[in-house]
Amino acid sequence: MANTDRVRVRGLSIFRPIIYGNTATLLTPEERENCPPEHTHKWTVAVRGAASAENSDIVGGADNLGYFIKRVAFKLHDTYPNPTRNVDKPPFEVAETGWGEFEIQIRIHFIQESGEKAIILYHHLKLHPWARAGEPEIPLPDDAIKAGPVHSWQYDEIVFNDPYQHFLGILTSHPPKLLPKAKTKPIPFHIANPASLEGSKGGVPEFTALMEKDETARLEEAKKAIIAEQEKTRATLIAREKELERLQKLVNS
Ligand code: SLL
Repeated sequence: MANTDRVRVRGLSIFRPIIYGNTATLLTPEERENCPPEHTHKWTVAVRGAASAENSDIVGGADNLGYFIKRVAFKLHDTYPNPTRNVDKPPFEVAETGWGEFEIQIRIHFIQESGEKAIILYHHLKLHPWARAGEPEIPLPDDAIKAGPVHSWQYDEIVFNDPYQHFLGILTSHPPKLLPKAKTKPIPFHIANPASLEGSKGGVPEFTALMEKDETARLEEAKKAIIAEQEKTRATLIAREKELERLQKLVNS
């Protein structure tokens, strides 16, 4: 490695947008024949670039993350044989079948040139769709197969502070695909089984830049509500203290 490769660019931060999560589908009767009898679902857990490719039914994954990620280690539930699954090249994903939801530990190792420590993310493997009010938690098999896969994805940004010059060069020569400004698909990303919503087709969620703006607006609203609540509590407190003072005077007199 050249000398300048070990020089850090101080004060600079650069990030790469990722998503991590899973899709899950109920096994068909034919598929169940080739699985242990208690297995009900097939699922895929993955770490991908956040933007989706055009005309693709895959959530995220337009960018190949192999230029800065060396390995993703997915640690599955101990009921699985060889629960730690190391994936050393994209796509960084594990496909399995099973019967239950559990927490998956996702350890991301960066390429040597980064000089970065691995990071750990956690994802709760989701097999069952969120139910709407009044609907059964777990739909009947026929409905579930019609509704299509369950999606559960989380957006995140991997930030590199004071990156090594050489690593920075690698990153900047691979600009990430930008998220679309607004939805090109009708599906809210947090709906696990979107095809069950009336009138919607396709059912593949997608992350957009607009979501960040919406989130900021929601946080602003929440902040205002908290301040209003604090004011109310303060007023109550003052009134109570006055009352206390009055009663104490009464007791002492
Ligand atoms: C539960 N706490 O009780 C969770 C554990 C484990 C799921 C779920 C294993 C598949 C296999 C499998 O699906 N484990 O290898 O047979 O819901």
